Amino acid sequence: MSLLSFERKYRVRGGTLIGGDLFDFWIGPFYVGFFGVISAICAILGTALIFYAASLGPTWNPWLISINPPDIKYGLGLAPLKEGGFWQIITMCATGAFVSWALREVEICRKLGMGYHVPIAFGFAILAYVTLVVFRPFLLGAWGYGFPYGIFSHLDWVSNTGYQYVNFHYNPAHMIAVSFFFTTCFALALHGALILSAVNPKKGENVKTPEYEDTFFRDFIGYSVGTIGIHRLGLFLALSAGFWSAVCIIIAGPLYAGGWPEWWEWWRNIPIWS
Ligand code: UQ2
Repeated sequence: MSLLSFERKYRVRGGTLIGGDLFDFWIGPFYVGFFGVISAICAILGTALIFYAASLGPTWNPWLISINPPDIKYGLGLAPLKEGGFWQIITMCATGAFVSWALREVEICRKLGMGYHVPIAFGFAILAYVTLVVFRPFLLGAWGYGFPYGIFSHLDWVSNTGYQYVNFHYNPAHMIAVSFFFTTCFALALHGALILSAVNPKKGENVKTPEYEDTFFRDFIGYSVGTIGIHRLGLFLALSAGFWSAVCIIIAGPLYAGGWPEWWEWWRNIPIWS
């Protein structure tokens, strides 16, 4: 079936979450939907505010522009625009745009009768962002704990926040998150390589079937996780990376304020060897 005739079949009315037929149409290839409109408004407003706030700052050097969160003294209140208020509104716009984008994905899934795997996966990315700029600052009692919107400035924030806990690599949830990031890369490298080895042969040679993919790994390590299995594994690994990242930064501060190297004293103090 050609792509266009297939599109005519799935471009059906309905499946919307709210508003009935409101915005239930396409512009060119793009589904619009209520959440597409909300997402676009939030994204355009947020981006315009980034440019406006940047224009009030000291530089147009793209590396150095930074839109900073409020001072800690403003707590969980609203700050004046030029003292973190822009950051607060931009954060609301970003969160609104991301969540609406996820809900637009949900509506597309519903139209197609598909599972919600893609919006759920995107939801973990949103969770990671919202954890940094909303949940953790909220738990610490000040929006000022969010990270600044700037290229170098956010790197400095990560460095400073890490050193505040002496050596962040000793944070056990950080260890788990990093391990998942590495394993995700490993799994995608294996999967991408395996797929290309089978379905992208030289000119004149035939594409190989999935049995070849299974057989390669059975010959190689005595086990194949399977063609659906590798995708389940990949999704699990990637979502776990995002999830443990959120855990590692939430526990740093709200639940544990000490340095991470000393946190491991409990291990040294286990009676068996202490
Ligand atoms: C596999 C399989 C695929 C794959 C890959 C494997 C046919 C096309 C990559 C091999 C993966 C294994 C054995 C799991 C490795 C475990 C971790 C934690 C990285 O068997 O089925 O489908 O792409």
